[in-house]
Amino acid sequence: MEATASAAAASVFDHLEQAPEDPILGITVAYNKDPHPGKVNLGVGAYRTEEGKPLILNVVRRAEERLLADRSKNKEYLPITGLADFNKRSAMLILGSDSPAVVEKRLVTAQCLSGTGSLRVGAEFLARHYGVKLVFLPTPTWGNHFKVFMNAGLAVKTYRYYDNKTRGLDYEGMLEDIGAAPSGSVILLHACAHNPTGVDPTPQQWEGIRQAIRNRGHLPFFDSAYQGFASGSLDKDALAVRTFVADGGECFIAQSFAKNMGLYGERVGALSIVSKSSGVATRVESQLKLVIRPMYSNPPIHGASIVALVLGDGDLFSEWTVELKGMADRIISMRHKLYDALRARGTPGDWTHILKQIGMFSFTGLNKEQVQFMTREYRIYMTLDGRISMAGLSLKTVPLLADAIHAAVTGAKA
Ligand code: PGU
Repeated sequence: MEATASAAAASVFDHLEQAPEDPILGITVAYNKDPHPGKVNLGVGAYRTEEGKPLILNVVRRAEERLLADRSKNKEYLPITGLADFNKRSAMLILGSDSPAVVEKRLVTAQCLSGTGSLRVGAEFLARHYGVKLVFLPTPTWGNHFKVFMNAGLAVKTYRYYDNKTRGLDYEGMLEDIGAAPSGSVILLHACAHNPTGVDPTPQQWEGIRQAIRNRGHLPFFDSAYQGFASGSLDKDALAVRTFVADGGECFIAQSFAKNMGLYGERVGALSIVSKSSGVATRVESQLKLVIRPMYSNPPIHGASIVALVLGDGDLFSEWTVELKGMADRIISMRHKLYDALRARGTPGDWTHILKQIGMFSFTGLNKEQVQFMTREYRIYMTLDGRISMAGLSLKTVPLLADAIHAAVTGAKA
């Protein structure tokens, strides 16, 4: 019979090869498959409590209770660019409420699907409307940056950022590469808490980077996924972005509320495009809608409603800053515990970078073979570039990690 014959025939997808797992999210897949009770996931950048559990912030629960009780709320479609209140408050959070761009209405903000979606919408907009289809990413950077920009149709190159020898910023190299990039290139910058290195420029260096970028007429594109996680202060962590916006020039900003409000799975973020005049901003907004509409029509309502409430209510906002500082402080205390544990074991090497690095991660300097050894022998799951999510560590798991690093570095057997 014809139906049987076609069912028996080769699949139209027979030519597909098995794709590898994602280098970051695939670590969680491997972790979940491991039946061992003592396993530790330090792969994904997601905050865990001292008990190793995901954390829902108290302010988020309070905001959700209010939303639930408020019978005037509905689940209608949002506008294409999302919840207006959320957009306004998100922009003010990163730019400051007295920002010239806000006051002069020179910006447009669109609620997008967390940080990744905001980057992608920005990249699609650039691919369609910006003359120089070339973006420069730092070396190293969050791995997904490459795919986000390439899939949108931009060419991707890199600039020097991290110096393996000093375990610090290659400031001279960075300025040289920015200076040599074709005029008008898009320069992707991590707003704070650089992922994966944990190395950020100083305020003076940011000023130098700003000048180098503006001198060449480049377009800065900030990825702000960790506001509040670097210093514990939302304002301090916005310094780089504000330095650029203060000069009146243009820039793109992708914001994520995944980490700083613990809203990972709610996918809440925003893309802001700062223009030179309110007239341009209005036209940018009209075109931005044409980019978004065929992609996902309009963004989800729940997470953005939570963020809008927290940002808009003085009481919730101040509780949020306390909870955020609590998360940042616990990560810093984990840095000290891990450093002390390595010192106590006499682990060869200078581990002060664990103390110095900023944000959720430690870029340990461990190589792929050492990481594979640690996963195999100690069930420590982490990315192959030697990055550890300090936010996933606890007092209980520090000794195991220190033992694993010690064994990996000294070549000892588990
Ligand atoms: N930008 C940077 C620099 C990031 O580190 C991340 C998340 C994002 C954007 C995207 O975050 P959203 O969840 O889309 O808001 N990086 C984490 C989370 C896992 C992942 O790779 O998406 C990480 O572990 O690097």
